[in-house]
Amino acid sequence: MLHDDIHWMTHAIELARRGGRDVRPNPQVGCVVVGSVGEVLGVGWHQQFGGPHAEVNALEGLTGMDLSQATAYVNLEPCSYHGKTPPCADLLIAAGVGTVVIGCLDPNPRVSGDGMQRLQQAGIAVRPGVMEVEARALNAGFLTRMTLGRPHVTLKLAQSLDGFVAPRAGSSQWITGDAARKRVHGMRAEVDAVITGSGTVVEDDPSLTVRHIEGPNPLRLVFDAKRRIPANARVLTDGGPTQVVSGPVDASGRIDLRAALEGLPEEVLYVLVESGPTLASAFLAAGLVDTLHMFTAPLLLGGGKPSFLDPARETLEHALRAKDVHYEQVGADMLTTIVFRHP
Ligand code: AOF
Ligand code: ZN
Repeated sequence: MLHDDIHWMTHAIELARRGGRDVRPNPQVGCVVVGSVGEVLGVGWHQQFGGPHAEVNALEGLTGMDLSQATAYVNLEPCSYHGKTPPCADLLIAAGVGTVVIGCLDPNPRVSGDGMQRLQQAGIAVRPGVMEVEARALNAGFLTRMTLGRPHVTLKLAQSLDGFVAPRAGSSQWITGDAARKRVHGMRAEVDAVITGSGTVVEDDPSLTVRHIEGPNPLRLVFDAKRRIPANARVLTDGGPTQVVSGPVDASGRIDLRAALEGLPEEVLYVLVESGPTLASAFLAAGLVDTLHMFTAPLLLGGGKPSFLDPARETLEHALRAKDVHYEQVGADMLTTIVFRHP
């Protein structure tokens, strides 16, 4: 029944979230085992990297029970290989579960459809793709890393209504209000690393820490090919850890953005680019932005530093288009969220 599928998959996703950051770089996975009259027999989630998978925790304590009428709901395809734990697909088969409902397939090349096939070959009824969009969104970082070998990238910019990030003189001021600033601090707390450019550090001297809300400080990465940021820059002297990235560089001496992202440690699943128009536009031009958060303040500057320095797109067909868009008012500002690539 579709209604039940949505109900129980929502629950599996909620359980999965409890794994939080502790499971990185693994995905967040939750599992609910439901009996034939809708009673919950077992719940579990992946709690810690290296620890048991969600299915193991959900089936613990159900040994010896007849599960042929039971359904296991899991937001990610059960694994099919011996990693740190034996394959979850085999565990579900051995437990005699009648039906398995899956949120999204696991793109890990060692699983990738194999887990589902194993279940089907054992005679288990499998319903894949239930709440697939939500299941994929939950593990956007893991899925992006598995399929593209880089973290999920969000770009944040703040501009005036007429499209400038700063007036001609004096750039180190927030043009958006307090509520937007708080929201940005929340975005920092959610990612593993914040990326900025040397230009922003030299001109604005930001700290890029989380201060206006409670939350962990992300790793700060300063893209600085020419090693020009001063030793007393705030990113180097206050808050959490910072790394200056000066390579690899491309033929013109600029940081090769894709290679730099691919070189980040595998625990880095989500990055937030908070930079000026130069680095922001370079990320966009390289097709490396998955989501753009654009704050637009209700003021006009009439000139200044334009938000984008991208090469102009001559015709409408060449415009960079959104796959999805969401609008929200944050204080007096407008937050436009554009999804360029769904995970
Ligand atoms: C599942 N259930 O709860 C999780 C899965 O490092 P390991 O051995 O724990 O394996 C990690 C891989 O297993 C990970 O890359 C992903 O493909 C899958 N994660 N699978 O069936 C789970 N966390
Ligand atoms: Zn598993």
